[in-house]
Amino acid sequence: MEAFDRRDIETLYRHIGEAETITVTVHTHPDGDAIGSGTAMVSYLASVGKDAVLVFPDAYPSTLEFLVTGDMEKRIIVAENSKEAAEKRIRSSDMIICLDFNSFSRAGDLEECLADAQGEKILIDHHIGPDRECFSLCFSETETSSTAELLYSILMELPGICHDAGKLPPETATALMTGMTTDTNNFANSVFPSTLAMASALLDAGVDRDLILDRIFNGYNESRIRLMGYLLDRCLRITDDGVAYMILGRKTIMKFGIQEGDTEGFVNIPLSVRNVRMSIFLKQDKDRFRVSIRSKKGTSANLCAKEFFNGGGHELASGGKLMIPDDVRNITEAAAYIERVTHIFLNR
Ligand SMILES: [Mn+2]
Repeated sequence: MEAFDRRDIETLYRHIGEAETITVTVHTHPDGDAIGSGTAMVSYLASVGKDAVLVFPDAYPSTLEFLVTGDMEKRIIVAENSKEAAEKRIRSSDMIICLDFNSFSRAGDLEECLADAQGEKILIDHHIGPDRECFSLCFSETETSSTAELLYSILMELPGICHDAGKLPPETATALMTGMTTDTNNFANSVFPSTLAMASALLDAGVDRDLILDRIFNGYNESRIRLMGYLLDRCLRITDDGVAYMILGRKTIMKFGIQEGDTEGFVNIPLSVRNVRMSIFLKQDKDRFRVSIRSKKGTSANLCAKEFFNGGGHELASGGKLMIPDDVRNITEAAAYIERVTHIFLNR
């Protein structure tokens, strides 16, 4: 990660100083990094006396509820359930901090409200290709494990913290460790020297990593592991090009009683097969298939997502969508589409 421009840190610090009402927001279907960096930011801002609120576009998974308890609970608005309150909050904020996404379109129904809002808009994110013109200040860095790590490095620079992780509020430290741990899949990918340095400093500051691991990896519903078995047994296909894919349809979601977050990490599993270069996981949602793509070094999940799946993200981990019925009408068509476009993608 490059060192920050001193002036950007000073500008951020000045904005925080001047603002009274600050709203933090993250992407739709928030994952551990979005929730971790979001709650970390809000708990830090609250500790310096700000009226800080975290707006989620939609529901967060139950395995991450532990970050949203106590004082934090009063500082959360889920827009999907309280659209008016969420929009009113965004409109009346002096400052809006967007975490773990690169463009307002990733905030779902909040897109317009965020675009129109008058407050100072700050981006802190690690995805490729941020919409810089939408923000007055951008901290965009792809050479980092997670938004949580990027936020950690920014907080370390602020007066009052001065490179001492022990000065972070304990909830902030725990949330940062959680975000980094989930985005690296527990140190399996995107780990930089700075990532381990952060983990070390946070452990030293007293973060209980055993507790975090227990919450995020041992807190799933039984239905998740049953579904995993079903998908791997019945639905996994591996093409001659080395593309593994699984498609989870609405009927199966209903049958297994699957909740938001229950399929987290499924897309990574087929990468353990020797000849698999890329893994694609599709999950049916109201009017679309949500797409997750992971690849091994040498194959770009990002380019494939951008060109064929209306998305993007990171070089080896990306997401996107296939609209129903415009892109594909059903599971059969989705499977045919994946086989056709990945064959083109990997053979030119
Ligand atoms: Mn992230």
